[in-house]
Amino acid sequence: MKHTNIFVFLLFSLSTTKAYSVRRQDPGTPHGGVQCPHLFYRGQNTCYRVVRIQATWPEALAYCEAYRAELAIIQSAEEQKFLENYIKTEAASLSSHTFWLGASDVMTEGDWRWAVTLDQVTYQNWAQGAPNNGHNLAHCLHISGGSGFLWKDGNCENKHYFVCETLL
Ligand SMILES: [Ca+2]
Repeated sequence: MKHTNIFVFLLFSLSTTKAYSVRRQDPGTPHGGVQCPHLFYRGQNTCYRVVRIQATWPEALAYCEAYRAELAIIQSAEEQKFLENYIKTEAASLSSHTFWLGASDVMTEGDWRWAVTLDQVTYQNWAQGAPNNGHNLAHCLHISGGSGFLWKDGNCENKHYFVCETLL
């Protein structure tokens, strides 16, 4: 019985050591002492992760929250540019696809807010003619490399890739 316990303990130690060494090699933690979560990529004061799963907007929101993150928020032209470059380099094969971001006007039509904070969307990068509330069903913000990463409103029930973000 005692030997079994020791064996289980050794096995547990081995598995935690392995997990730790994988985290240490995470490219999202290059320098500075402050680390991004596993699989996240370091921005200036933030960490991003392109999630290669197609999900509805509510699913994407919940997925990010499960990682203590949120659907990506863009508050400046610099942040927009950084995110574009990140998607183009980190997810080059997907970059022409569509990605959900964290804003919606699901509560009040035309009143765009960031989902987690409920802050009003101030910086904007809408495509010409957007948002157009297509078919009275477009209430969630997305971007796509195929449209120059300009913002468009889409049906929240459609499935797209998405970007999670967490502040450092
Ligand atoms: Ca709308």
